[in-house]
Amino acid sequence: MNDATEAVASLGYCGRQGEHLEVVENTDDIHNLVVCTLCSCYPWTVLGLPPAWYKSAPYRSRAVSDPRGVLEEFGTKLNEKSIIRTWDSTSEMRYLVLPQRPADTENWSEQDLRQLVSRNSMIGVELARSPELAEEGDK
Ligand SMILES: [Co+2]
Repeated sequence: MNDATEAVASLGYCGRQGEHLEVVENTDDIHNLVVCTLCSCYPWTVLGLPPAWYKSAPYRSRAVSDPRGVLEEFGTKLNEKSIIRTWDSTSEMRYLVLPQRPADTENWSEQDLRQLVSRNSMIGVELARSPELAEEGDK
């Protein structure tokens, strides 16, 4: 949380577009969503190529004007009281969402927890997978 660039570099993810990375954490009250309203700034070194929808004009505008609607289209239902924060990535600063850890995973290994984290959950359009769905891949 204090230095995401350093943290991802320590795992071997470094290079262009991975610098100046900030991690934003989902909690019971706050859900974070990442967009680039201007173009397609994205943490490539960590997440690979951005999905086509990330670069689309509707996503770029609606992530700001109607984030809850965007999340619903991804099948993501949030607690009504949670606040959605939209982070606008730029070439100077890129954001990565830290998904909230699902309940009943206290004894899970890092390896097992990894299966709950999808690309989409790190953009913020989805939540971490529930433990029963751990085997599903990215769509
Ligand atoms: Co951009």
